[in-house]
Amino acid sequence: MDFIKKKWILIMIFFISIPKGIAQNPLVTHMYTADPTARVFDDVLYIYPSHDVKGCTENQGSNGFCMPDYHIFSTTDLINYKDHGVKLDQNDVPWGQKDMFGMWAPDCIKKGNKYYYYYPGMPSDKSAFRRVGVGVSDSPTGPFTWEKDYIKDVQGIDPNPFIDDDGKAYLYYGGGKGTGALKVAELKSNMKEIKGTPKSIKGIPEDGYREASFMFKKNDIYYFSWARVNQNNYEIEYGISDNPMGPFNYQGVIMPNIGNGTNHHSIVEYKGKWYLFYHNWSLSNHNRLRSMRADEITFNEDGSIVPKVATLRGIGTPKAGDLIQLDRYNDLVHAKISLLKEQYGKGWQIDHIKAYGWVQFNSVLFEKGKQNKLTARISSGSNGGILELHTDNPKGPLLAKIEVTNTGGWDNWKEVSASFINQTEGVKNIFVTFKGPKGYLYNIDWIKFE
Ligand code: FUB
Repeated sequence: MDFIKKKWILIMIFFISIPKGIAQNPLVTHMYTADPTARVFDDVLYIYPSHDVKGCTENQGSNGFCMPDYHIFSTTDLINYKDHGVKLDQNDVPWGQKDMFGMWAPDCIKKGNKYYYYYPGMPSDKSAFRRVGVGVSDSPTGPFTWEKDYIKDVQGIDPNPFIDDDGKAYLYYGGGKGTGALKVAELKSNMKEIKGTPKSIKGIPEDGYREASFMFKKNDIYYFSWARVNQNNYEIEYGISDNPMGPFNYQGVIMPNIGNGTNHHSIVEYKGKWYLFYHNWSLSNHNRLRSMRADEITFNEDGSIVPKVATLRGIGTPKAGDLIQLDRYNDLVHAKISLLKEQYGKGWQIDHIKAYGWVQFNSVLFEKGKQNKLTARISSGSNGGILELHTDNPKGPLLAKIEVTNTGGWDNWKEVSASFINQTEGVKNIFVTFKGPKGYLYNIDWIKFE
C-alpha cells in the first residue's frame, strides 16, 4: 500500500474512533471531566475542561485530585459532544513537575486568528503551588505551541482570560481565603505576559474560600463570577461592575450548592440562549471524579441573573438518531433511577417501574418524515408490560407502543422497536407511560427514534 493511502486510512480510523458523548447531564460519560470552560468560536461551542482520573499515589496530585492532561470537546447541537483527544499531557509542560497529576482548570480565548490556551500546573522550580502556562494555536482544538516558561509574576489556579471590546485583555485567576485570593492583571498584547503587578479583586465577600474566576460582559455590564465555600458549602456567585478590574458589587448566588465537593463554572451565549457550564460527581459517587454538566440560565430585565438549580435534563434538543437518556428526566412517577452496572454501559437506568407511572422528558425535535420507528433499550425480569410514547401529557397523542416481554432478567438488556402509529412535528415534550399488571414491569436505559 502506498504511503498516501496508508496515511488516509490512519486519519479515517482516528476520526471514526473519536468518542462522541450523547448525553444530557452529564454531557459525556466515557471519561471524567471537570472545570468546564465553554467558549464559542465561529458558531461552534468548544469546552475546555480538566480531566479527573483514578489511581494516584499519595505523593501525586494535590487535595485528592488526580488530573493528568487536557482534552478539548466541541458541539454544534449541545447534545453530541466530540472529544478531540488529549491536547496537553502533564509530562509535556515545559516548566512543570513530571507526573504532577495537577492539571487543574484551564481556559482558552481567541485573539485575531490565534487561540491562546491558559492552564495551571505545578512548577518544577517549586516556586509556587501553581503557576500558569500558555500555548498558542491557529485552531481552537490545537495543536498548541506551549511557551517554555510560565507567565512571570502570576501564581495561582484557575486562569480565566477576557478580552474587552476595546481590545484590552485581562487574566483573572487565584484561589484561597481572605483579601487577595482572587486576582486580575492586564495582559500585554502578546497575551503571554502581564502588565504591572496583579491586583486583588475587590467587592466580593471576604469570608470563605474562593476560586474559579470567570468574567463575561453583557450589555456593557462586567459580570465577574466565582465559586465560594461558605456555610452553605460550594456556591457559584457573582458581582457586577462598570470596570473589568472592579471593584464589583456583590449580587448573590448563580447556582446554589449541589453536594459535598467542588463546583466550577463558565457562562456563555450560544445561538441566542445563555448557558451555565459546571460540574458534579453523581456518575462516580466520588467528589474527585467529576463530570461536566450544563443548564440554561436567564437574566432579569435589570440584568441580574436568575439563580439556577441544577437539573438532570440539562440542555439541547435531541432529534431522530440521538439517544434520549430518559433517566435525565423532567418528571418521573411510579419509578426510580439507579446507576447501570458497569458492564452494561455508563450512566443510569430507570427501574422499579410500575403501571400508571410515566417519565416526562422535555424538548425533543420531531422532523417531518424523519422518525418512523421507536427503539428502547430495556430489560425485564418479570412478565413485562406496555411502553407507550405520547407527546404533551401522559394521555396526549400516542406516537408508538412497544410490548415488552421478559428479556431473561433485569440485567439482560435488549433493544426492542416498534413502528410509529402517528406522526408529529416540531419541538415536543414527550411522556413515556408504563402500563401492565401489578409489580415491576421493565427497566429502561434509553430510547431513540429513527
Ligand atoms: O479541578 C481542580 C480544582 O477544583 C479547580 O482548579 C478548582 O476550581 C476546583 O474545581
